[in-house]
Amino acid sequence: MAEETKRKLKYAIVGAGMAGILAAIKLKERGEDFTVFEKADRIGGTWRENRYPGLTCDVPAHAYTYSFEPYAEWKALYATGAEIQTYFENVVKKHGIAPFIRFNAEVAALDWDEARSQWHLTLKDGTRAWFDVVIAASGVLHHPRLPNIEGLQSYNGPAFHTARWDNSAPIKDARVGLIGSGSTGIQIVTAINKQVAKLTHFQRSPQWVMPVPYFAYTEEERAAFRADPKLIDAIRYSDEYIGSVRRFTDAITDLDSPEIKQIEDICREHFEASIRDPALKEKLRPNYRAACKRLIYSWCYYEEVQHPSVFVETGKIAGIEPQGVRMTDGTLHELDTLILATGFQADRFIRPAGVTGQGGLTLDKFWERRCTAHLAVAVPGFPNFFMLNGPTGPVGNFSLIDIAERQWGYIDQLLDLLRGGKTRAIAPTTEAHADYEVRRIAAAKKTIFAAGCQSWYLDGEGVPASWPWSYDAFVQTMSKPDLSQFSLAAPVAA
Ligand code: NA7
Repeated sequence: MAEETKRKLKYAIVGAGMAGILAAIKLKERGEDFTVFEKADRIGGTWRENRYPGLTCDVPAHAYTYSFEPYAEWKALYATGAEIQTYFENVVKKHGIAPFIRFNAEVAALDWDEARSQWHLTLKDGTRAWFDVVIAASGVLHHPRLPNIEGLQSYNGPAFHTARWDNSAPIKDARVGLIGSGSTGIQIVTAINKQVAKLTHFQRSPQWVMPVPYFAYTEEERAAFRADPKLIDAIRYSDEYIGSVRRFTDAITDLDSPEIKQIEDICREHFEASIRDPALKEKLRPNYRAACKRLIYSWCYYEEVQHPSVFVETGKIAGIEPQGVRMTDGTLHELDTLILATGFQADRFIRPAGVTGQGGLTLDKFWERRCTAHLAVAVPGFPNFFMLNGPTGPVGNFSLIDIAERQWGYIDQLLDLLRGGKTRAIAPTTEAHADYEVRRIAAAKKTIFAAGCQSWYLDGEGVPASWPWSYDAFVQTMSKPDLSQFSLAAPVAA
């Protein structure tokens, strides 16, 4: 066997959102040679693109940070989008990451060169470069899904997707239409209902709402967090939070568990106790099981939706006209502003970048049937290509930062094999991945996400596209790669 030589790798990180920043910090700490490619002119990903009123992360703020960067400044139990964006900007500054980021640099293509064991990266502007490793940290929910409603283009006023918020659109004292009642639509109701003349909320499906507490942190509490970050850890690692993540994943993966019954009971009792008008109550009553769609965590939605300015329209939309939204019963809702809270294309990941691996296999082709990655981090036939928050990873009401950190811990151990010269290229085997998918799909079909509702958690065949096992199983799996599941090319010769 050839003698192994240590290798100085060149890394391309695609995306400067939460996961890309994480990878950059970790590589910089090791003194590695990396470049972050960001299509926009600022960092932040989701938290840069979403600026709608009411934008709040539904994970407690102290749990929605990097484990190594606690933050004392959160104003309340749940952080606003603007606060989170500030947090990431501060982290980037503190770790000196900005000089490593190329902004306005959209990756158009990545082509694997077998002879060189390298990726050839092409930017949209034509710039090209070679890299040994690609870290795809391009986010999940970043391509808006516009509704396929006839006449949308004919509407006279401002109409925009929530991730393309138009600050100039009339909201105050205006007649506002809002299509969509996912987490985004619900948060917008709670934020603008008191400003508008009338808010017509077009709701195709009602939501289950998990009541959560809400409180502001006092200046004294923030000072205490600053003085003693252990107080923050005590929240982050409390049974209240970590225990709730465990209970949540136990609940969604076992439909007979006491945990799922508890979630259903809490949501039902909250619903029954909160809505006063019987007609509105029937409009808001879901006909599917709680947690099938992403649960709405809210401390105020049921109260705010009962504000007199809000009208929940549950009829079928016939089309959009210059003046507003026409229902199939003939009613026309005349509007000054139309907000489209219709969600995202959740199956894009690094695309539209064209990624071509071994033997000309493209990600488009590999993902023709469903988006998948081995244990959510790597793809057979695509060596030295690793994903953070890639397909089939855990999703639910918990922190994706924690998920990305654990995935990084796993990927970093695979990178050690490349760094140490043990191999030039590493990718999961087709067999190991096929076995993972068979087990994953069988388990996914038994989760609550498959219990008879539509959501972005489902793939094109209606199978939940996520990690279908417990949080502890995920943590355990990510703690150490099983190298028998990977194929290693020849070592780097001395
Ligand atoms: P979601 O959760 O995908 O919600 C989209 C909403 O838009 C949902 O209520 C859909 O109704 C509705 N929708 C989509 N298309 C239409 C049409 N054509 N007509 C009427 N209503 C429509 O997106 P969000 O932005 O709220 O949340 C995404 C994630 O971001 C969230 O889970 C958090 O992780 C953060 P449906 O339920 O399909 O009947």
